[in-house]
Amino acid sequence: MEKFGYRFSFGPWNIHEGADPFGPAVRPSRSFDNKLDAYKRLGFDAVQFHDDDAVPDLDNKNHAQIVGESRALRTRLEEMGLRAEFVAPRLWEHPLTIDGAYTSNDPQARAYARERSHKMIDIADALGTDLIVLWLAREGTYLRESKDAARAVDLLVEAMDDMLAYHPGIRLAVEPKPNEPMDIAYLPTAGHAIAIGFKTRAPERCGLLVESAHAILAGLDPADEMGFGLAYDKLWSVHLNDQNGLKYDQDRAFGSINLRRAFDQVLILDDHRFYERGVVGLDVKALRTQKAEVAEKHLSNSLQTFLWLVERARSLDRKAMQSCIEARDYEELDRLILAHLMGR
Ligand code: 3MF
Ligand code: MG
Repeated sequence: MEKFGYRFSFGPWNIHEGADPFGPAVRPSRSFDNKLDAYKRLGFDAVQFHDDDAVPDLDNKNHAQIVGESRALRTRLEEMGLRAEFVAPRLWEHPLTIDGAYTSNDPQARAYARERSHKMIDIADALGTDLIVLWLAREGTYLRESKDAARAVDLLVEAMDDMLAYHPGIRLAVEPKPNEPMDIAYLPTAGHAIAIGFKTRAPERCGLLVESAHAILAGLDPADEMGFGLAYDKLWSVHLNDQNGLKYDQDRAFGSINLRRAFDQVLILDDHRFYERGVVGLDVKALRTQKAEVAEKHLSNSLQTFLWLVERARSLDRKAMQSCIEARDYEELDRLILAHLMGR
């Protein structure tokens, strides 16, 4: 498969049982090992990890166990020709994080979050990746008056500073999202994610991961969110997927809802040589209707769509495009893009 210099990743959570808030699993669980086998088969190069994807039952393990298990996993990944792209702390399931982790009003919860983050960094270090992704799931409010939004930013900076000090080599990429699970999240956009990095002790080690669906949920264009990150040289990873309107986070296959919007993301990534900067992550879910034997197609289809769109981006008639832009004939530019996308 011609991959145009790109490397691809997904997380083990992207192969899942199809449970939703209204109904149970519809596909059998697959073991982590069984999921790992899918990576190469589907054309992927790297694995995204939550800390406890790498080391299950993390809260009940000591430092030696955590490092030992992570090192063993790294060896297995290497044997399979895979690597870890990033590790993210899962700070949204423990009873102590019900009302937030780093921004909880409860100092005990904040202490738990700090400790858990240290363990997560130990895992990243042992897996051989310097990239940490912070999807700040519960850092926000259901009830606006329950937390002070300015203090929350200070608490987030404090938490990021603590991680940056804990390991001098790690980089933190904030993954913004405007809502879900919280009603209102503190870092909803790329702008917020980048800005907070500049308040930390090591701005050069703070960056951004843009997820298409999260940008759409914020009412923004994912390609422009990516462009903003690229301009700051802060776009360290992406979670490509798609989203049908302002609903729950859908994680649809990349390009499956709005092909042109997907093309625009590929165009900006490719024009700015993202293949030299980072790994293309896909954060996609199989439809609940999908039968178990064919519940990997959302991954291979998303990867294929990305590559098809790279081909479309590179074969775009840039001269014709430029003439349209110079003439300010954007209707003609519109036709040119649509015709090219439709292979006309
Ligand atoms: C939530 C997400 C998550 C994060 C992942 C990494 C399931 O909306 O997108 O994916 O990307 O947890 O932190
Ligand atoms: Mg994501």
